[in-house]
Amino acid sequence: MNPQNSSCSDTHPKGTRARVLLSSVFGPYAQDDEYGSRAINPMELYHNQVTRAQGAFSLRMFHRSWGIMLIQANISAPCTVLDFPTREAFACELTSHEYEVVGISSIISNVGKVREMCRLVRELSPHSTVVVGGHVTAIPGIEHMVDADHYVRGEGISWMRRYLGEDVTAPIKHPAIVSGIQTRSMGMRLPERRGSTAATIIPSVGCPMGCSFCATSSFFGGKGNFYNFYETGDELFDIMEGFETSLGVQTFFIMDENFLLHRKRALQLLERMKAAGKSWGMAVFASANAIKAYSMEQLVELGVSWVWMGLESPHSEYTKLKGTDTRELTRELRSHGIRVQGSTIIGLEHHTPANITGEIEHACSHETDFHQFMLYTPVPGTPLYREMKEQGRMLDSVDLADIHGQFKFNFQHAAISREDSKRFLDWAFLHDFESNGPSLYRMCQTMLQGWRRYRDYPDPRVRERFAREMQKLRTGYSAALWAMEHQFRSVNRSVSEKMKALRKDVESESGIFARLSSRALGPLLLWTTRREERRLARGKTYEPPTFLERTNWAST
Ligand code: B12
Ligand code: SF4
Repeated sequence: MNPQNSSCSDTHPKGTRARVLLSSVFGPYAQDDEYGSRAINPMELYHNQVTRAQGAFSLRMFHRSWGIMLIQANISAPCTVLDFPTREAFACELTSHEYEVVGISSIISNVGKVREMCRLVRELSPHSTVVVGGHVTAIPGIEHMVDADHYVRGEGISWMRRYLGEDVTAPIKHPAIVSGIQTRSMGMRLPERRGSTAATIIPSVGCPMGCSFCATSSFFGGKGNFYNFYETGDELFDIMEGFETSLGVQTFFIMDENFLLHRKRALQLLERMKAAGKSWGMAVFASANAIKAYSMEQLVELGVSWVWMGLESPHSEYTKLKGTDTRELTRELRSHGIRVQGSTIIGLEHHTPANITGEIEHACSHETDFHQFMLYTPVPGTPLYREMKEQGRMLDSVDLADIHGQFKFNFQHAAISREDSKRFLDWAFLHDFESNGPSLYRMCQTMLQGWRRYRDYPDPRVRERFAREMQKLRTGYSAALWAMEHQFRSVNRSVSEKMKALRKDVESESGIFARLSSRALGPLLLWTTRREERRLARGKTYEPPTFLERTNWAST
């Protein structure tokens, strides 16, 4: 189902001969500056909003800007993608080549950078048409904040194709995307071997569940709507098989807000995987109600090894959670070797200073592998924002750069102050870390449970996948367990003891090799962990590298 896209009445006179530059907003990101960068809002998924309180154990990596990569792959005009440029690199690209179209992709909190980039285009490449796309266009009155020619709301491939006079209905080509870049934890950068990192697959954008606070859902049409790039499991299978060959991967990060909701497509993919003997693994986002529509065996056979699930709150009224005991569901998923990333909202309407601590403790008692906490945030464009606006509860003085869910409320909460919202949020991350230990350790727990349960499973594809995971546990992860156990002694002795017990379990299942690896590599990892803690205390931050990729390019 395709929700209404932004209108695009005109076409560029040069059509597919127009040169197109597509850029993400400029860095550096993890610092406070006048363009809206914020030290607490780094360009990192886990360290920004999931493992940010886990110190050196935090999982750190970058993800490319997939929206502009998808657009580039689906136009035949000469096109450059500039991802994570500096301001200077963006300016330099504008003056080094003649661009008829400059497209800038951004989310709301980076609007200050979009303003500056539009200004730079007008100054350095005045003949270029400036197109702004992505979530930033959901800001009411964006037209008066940044100087562009087009503001593209919603799906961008079809808009750009139409603008360049291309066939809007042509099938979507999926670019080859390595999901995580420069992964590091415990002070070590993971080697980037071919096939070692999952490939990202983007089956759709949007989500039909339409939760009132959800920016992704509302941006692509809201409740009942979403934009499907691939309708069938057959199409997904072919793409995945292609990347298995070209990227050498067997794991996939499925970037679809609610992949399991599309049951027919998922089950068709499973059939194809079975028929071809594919031992693939996949990380998916899914709501509790969608997960429950499958048996555990179906999920495991489909290769689901990691699931990102909204827990929100036990007292919330979201349809996706109706009738689900999320703690029991989490326990069950983990016992089948499926890592769970929970997502909990801090500051829902019913939260008060009196009940919020209990709600956070309840969230942490899920013992998920990872836990994202986010402030309840009325984001421009969402039904929640409209509701709050009507009630006169939006705090209009809050800088858009500070509306990212990891700082303070941007609205007047009925019971919790803006200052306290940050205190509760920070405590949630800390409490989860201190009571449950580093996410890396929790992942090891889940992987071992999965291997024990499925090592003799009749389907060889499943056995093979768990054997691959066990191989990781025997080597790097068992050394990491040794180091975590030692480092965590001063944080929480009982969690440290559990880590030790887990390491012993891994060793007893693996023999001498795991023992040797934890004794030999463990102390090294403990040393790098402590070195990293010192670096972080001195304010060390990480920035993604700049990427420049040209397609259909003939240099002039
Ligand atoms: C991957 C991701 C990230 C990556 C970003 C990597 C990067 N290079 O930018 C990481 C993990 C670092 C990240 C960080 C943050 N993110 Co983020 N992220 C996502 C996520 C999960 C996927 C984005 C994606 O690739 N989608 C798939 C592509 C195909 O969709 P798309 O980007 O929307 O692009 C389409 C259209 O928007 C449009 N389009 C996009 N760009 C352009 C440009 C032009 C010229 C045109 C014509 C069209 C166009 O066309 C594309 C194809 O249809 C989305 C949720 C989601 N499902 O989309 C959240 C999301 C984009 N993130 C969000 C937020 C809030 C953040 C953070 C502030 C974190 C936080 N505290 O939560 C930080 C900001 C970091 C920073 N300093 O900027 C919000 C944005 C809300 C808003 N209204 O602005 C989202 C929507 C999640 C949510 N529901 O709240 N994020
Ligand atoms: S289920 Fe998740 S992705 Fe879908 S609308 Fe609700 S919050 Fe958004």
